[in-house]
This record gives sequence, structure tokens and C-alpha cells, in this order.
Amino acid sequence: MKDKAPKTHRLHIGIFGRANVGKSTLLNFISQQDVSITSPQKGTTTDVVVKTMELLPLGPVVFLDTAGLDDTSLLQEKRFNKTLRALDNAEVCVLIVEPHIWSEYEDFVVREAEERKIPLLAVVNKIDKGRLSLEVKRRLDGNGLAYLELCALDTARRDEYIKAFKERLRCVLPADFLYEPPLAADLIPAASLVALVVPIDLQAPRGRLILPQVKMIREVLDSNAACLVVKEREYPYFIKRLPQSPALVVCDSQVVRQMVADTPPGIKCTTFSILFSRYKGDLTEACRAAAAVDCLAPEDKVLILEACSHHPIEDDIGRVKIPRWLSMYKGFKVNFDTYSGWDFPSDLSSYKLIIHCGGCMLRRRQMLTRLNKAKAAGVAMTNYGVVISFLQGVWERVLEPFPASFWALKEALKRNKEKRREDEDCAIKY
Ligand SMILES: Nc1nc2c(ncn2[C@@H]2O[C@H](COP(=O)(O)OP(=O)(O)OP(=O)(O)O)[C@@H](O)[C@H]2O)c(=O)[nH]1
Ligand SMILES: [Mg+2]
Repeated sequence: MKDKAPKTHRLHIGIFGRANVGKSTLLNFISQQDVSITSPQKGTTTDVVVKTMELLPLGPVVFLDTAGLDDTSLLQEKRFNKTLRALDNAEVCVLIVEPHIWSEYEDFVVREAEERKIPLLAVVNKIDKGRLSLEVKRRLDGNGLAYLELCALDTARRDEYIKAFKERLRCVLPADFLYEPPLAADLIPAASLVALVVPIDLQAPRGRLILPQVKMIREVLDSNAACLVVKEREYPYFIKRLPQSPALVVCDSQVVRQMVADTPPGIKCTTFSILFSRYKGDLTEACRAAAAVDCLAPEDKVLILEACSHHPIEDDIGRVKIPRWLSMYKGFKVNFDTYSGWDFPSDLSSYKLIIHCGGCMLRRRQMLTRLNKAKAAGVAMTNYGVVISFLQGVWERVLEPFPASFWALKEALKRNKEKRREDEDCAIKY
């Protein structure tokens, strides 16, 4: 059966390099299709060309063919930015070079990939026109780059080149792609029971479950366990009548306080959003960041980031509920900005705290890029599930299954307290 893996689950491979080095030719060569237009003219590719394919044994991938970085047309800046955006989206970067040219553009790609912590594979193309020069080899070795020499027009050697390309790619791939962290499988013993508390409210899509819920059900089945899926209203009735205590209860963050109240002590429980924070990003970092809530002052601004764009409805979680809960917790009206979909503010420095959704529609790479951007701007970035359970006073219970993250938040809160005490002592002295 044809693989229908959604883009969120595909390895994104960005192809970068100067104009005319043969980026699009290489994509066509690998996919054995005319996906991208090629020509001897510089600046042929003007926008990112996306090609999804099955690259066995690596699995489903997305190639991103980009515009040449030294393209000097009028639209250069726009194209340049799109190419940079592709770098943000890629898990692996393929840098195409010619056998005898190494310029500032090659240096730029190496630097940008390094900054984003993306592995890079160099492809020396056009070896039919000349051998790899000593100078380019020196640069490749000097940067510690894995590379491959080929001619993307040599169809007679296509199979050999593609095999070598896949092997090298596999060697540079990030470990978290080959060994993806579990969503919850490590918390689900075989033959256990898992309860999922799923509110069917106005925000629930009509007639179906959302991705985190479906993924969770699948993981329960893969763990040879069983699953109870129940709304929050029926949950107290069923939890008392189950043939065995659940090994894990997972709820939507919006009903976390009620779920915790209804779950007998000793039963592990958490939220979908917390599980996704661990799966897509860095739960411990998100927990540490949640402590910044305590330090928010009335003039501070909070940024809410949602991965999917949707028309907000009444009582929207990001626009209404979190702002309301946070303002109630702080005792003053907190200032918020909300961005959704692909929008991401270019300047994060004006924010004191970022609260990101679970990111179920983002790939891990995209979430980590966002985390890195926040870190670079010195802004704490937490997650919906963590912050909601914090504001609702149940964070200790729902973070208990993740000891490192639990202690990260506990320690951060302790440091806040010590700092406040020091500040108060200072104020008294003056
Ligand atoms: N001799 C030779 N020519 C090649 C090879 N690979 C690509 N070319 C030629 O180089 C030219 C540029 O190829 P493209 O694939 O359009 O280059 P590109 O990097 O995508 O260029 P831009 O989209 O403009 O950035 C075309 O005329 C290709 O036929 C190769 O291995 N050997
Ligand atoms: Mg091209």
C-alpha cells in the first residue's frame, strides 16, 4: 500500500548551495522524476520546491529544493529568506558544491547548519567536469563534513550514487530521528489499562478525535495494553468500576484539575500536552520556564504560540482561557500577544515568557528550532500543559511521572523564592 505518512512524520532534507551547482538536478536524479526545473541559467529555482518520497530504508522523506544563495535577482532578499526558512524546517542539510569552488556561501551554509544543530552532508557535484580540488577537500575536511562525489547527470551510475547518498545520509542523521522518543510507551506496561479523558466541547472537531488522542490510542495498542476513552463527565463513574487501576490516566489540559481530583492517589496521571512537550520538545526546559510565571510583573508581555491556525471560538484555550487563568493567578491583567500557524515574531526580546501549545502538528525539529530561538533571545519558553497544571495547582501530580522535569520546576521555584527573599532583605537594609 502506498505510504501516506503525513508531512509531520517525514524526515525533511533541505538542499542548499550556490545557484547553478545542480541542486534541482540532484533532486530529479534521486527522485527519478522531473520535479524541479533545471537550466544553465542562474536563479532557475525561485521558491522552495517540495518533493515527498519514500527513501528506503530511511522511510518517508520530504526534499526541500531551495533557491541558489548567490542569486542576485531583484527578489534576492525574499528568496534568501525563504531558503533560510527551509533551513529552519530541515532535519538534515545537503550542501551541494562544485569540485573546485568554495566561497563565502558554502561557509554560510555550514555556519547556519551548525547554529541550528542540523547535521550536514556535502555533495560534490559535477565531477565529470573536474576532480575535487585540494582546496575544496581541505575545506570539507576542515569543517569535519561527510561528503560524497557524484555527477547528477550520470544516469548509468544512478543506482550506485543513490545507494551511497542514502548510506552517508543515514550516518549523519540525528539520533532522535532514528530513535524517536516515545510519546508514552515507556509509561504503559503490557496488559495494563490506560484511561484517556477527552472532553467533547465546542473546540473538538466534529465527528473525529484529534491527533494527540489518536496517537495515544495507537501507542496503547502497540504496548499490548487496553484503553478506556471517556469524557470528563463520565470519568468519575468509570474510574470506580474498572476491573483494574489504570497504569496511566491522560487528560486534555483544560480538565486537568477535575481529572486530578477524580483520580485516586497512587495512579499516575498527566496531560496530552505535557506528553507532547516531552515528545516534540524539551519537557524539563518547559518546566523550568514555567517558574517564570512567578516573576511576571504588570508591565511584562507574554507570547502565546499555537502551531495550527484556526478561527478562535468563544473560550479559546490560547486566547481566552490561558490569559484568564494567568491573570487570575497573578492578580492583575497580563499583557498577551498570540501568534498561530507559521507566524513567528522576528523579535522575541520584548517578551518575558512564551507559552507554546503541545505542537502536535509540528515536527520535533521545528519545535527545537523555536526553543533555540527563544533561548537565543533569553526568553523562557514553556508549554500549555505545564503552565495550565501550574496555574491550576496540580503540577506536582501531573509531573510526577517525569522526575527530572518535576525537580527542575521545583528547583526553579525554590530559586525564585530565595531571590525574592534576598531582594526583600536588600530593600529592608536600604
Ligand atoms: N556537467 C554537469 N552539469 C550538471 C551536473 N548537475 C547539474 N548540471 C547542470 O548545471 C546546470 C544547473 O543545474 P540546476 O539543477 O538548475 O542548478 P541549481 O543549483 O538548481 O540552480 P538554481 O536553481 O539556479 O539555484 C544545468 O544546466 C544542469 O544540467 C553535473 O553533474 N554535471
Ligand atoms: Mg534549482
